[in-house]
Amino acid sequence: MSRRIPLLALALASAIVAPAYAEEATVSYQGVVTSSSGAQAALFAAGQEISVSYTVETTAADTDPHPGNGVFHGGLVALRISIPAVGVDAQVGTGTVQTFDNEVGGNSDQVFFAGIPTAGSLGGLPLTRAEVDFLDFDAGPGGFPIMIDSQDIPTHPLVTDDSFAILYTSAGTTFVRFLAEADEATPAELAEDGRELVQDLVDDGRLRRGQGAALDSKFASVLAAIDAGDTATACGSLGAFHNQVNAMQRSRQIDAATAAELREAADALGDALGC
Ligand SMILES: [Ca+2]
Ligand SMILES: [Ca+2]
Repeated sequence: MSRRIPLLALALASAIVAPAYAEEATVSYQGVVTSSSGAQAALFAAGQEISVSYTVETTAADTDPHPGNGVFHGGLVALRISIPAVGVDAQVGTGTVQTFDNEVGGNSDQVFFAGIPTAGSLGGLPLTRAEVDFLDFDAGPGGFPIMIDSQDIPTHPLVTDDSFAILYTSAGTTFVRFLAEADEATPAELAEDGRELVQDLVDDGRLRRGQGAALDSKFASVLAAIDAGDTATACGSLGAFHNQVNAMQRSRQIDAATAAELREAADALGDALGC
């Protein structure tokens, strides 16, 4: 009897945090503070460690009609900014993602993640708002910045040398410039991401349950091989996954977009494994 109650509680909890059609992605960064300005800038010093992690909900609606800009309320489902040397540990729940692709004079890519923290303080004052901005003003091959290539909520790590944490308290606004790199996902994490993608596609009705189970079992085999330190077997299972996706697409059980998403997840895992 005692076993069933936690299972039910878990099912209810996951139904609340992961509604059907949810497609979440998390990206984490580690870096250092490079400079600061604004109300409480004196608390910060170059070289302080900073970590930033956000989770986005990619199915959030764009409320900005402009084709190069996006405003996604509820597009942010979690944001955490930690600067241990200053005691900053800002935690935002639901918030907004804003994007600008080749905008602001046609020469910048910008992505903002912002919301009202549920926890965190700066210099003893509660944080009233926290934001992380990634900006790219460097012209890429086509003359435009390449940090993002559409107004869509980005799920890939944002690569730039221009990023800011913006912290708001009753003292005012403080800008903390930082330089960070995204944490590289391990093969095991990428295999878990693949399983989550399959589950998302089942939840969205783009894969039937049986198809989802067949594809999930391949990722599960990859994961078991990774855990056993057997890369050759992991790559073999990944090959079987590719074959199955190809067969499903050929027989029109899945559309090209779904096949492409599945291949992208498998290719990222294959690259990490060195298959
Ligand atoms: Ca738009
Ligand atoms: Ca761009």
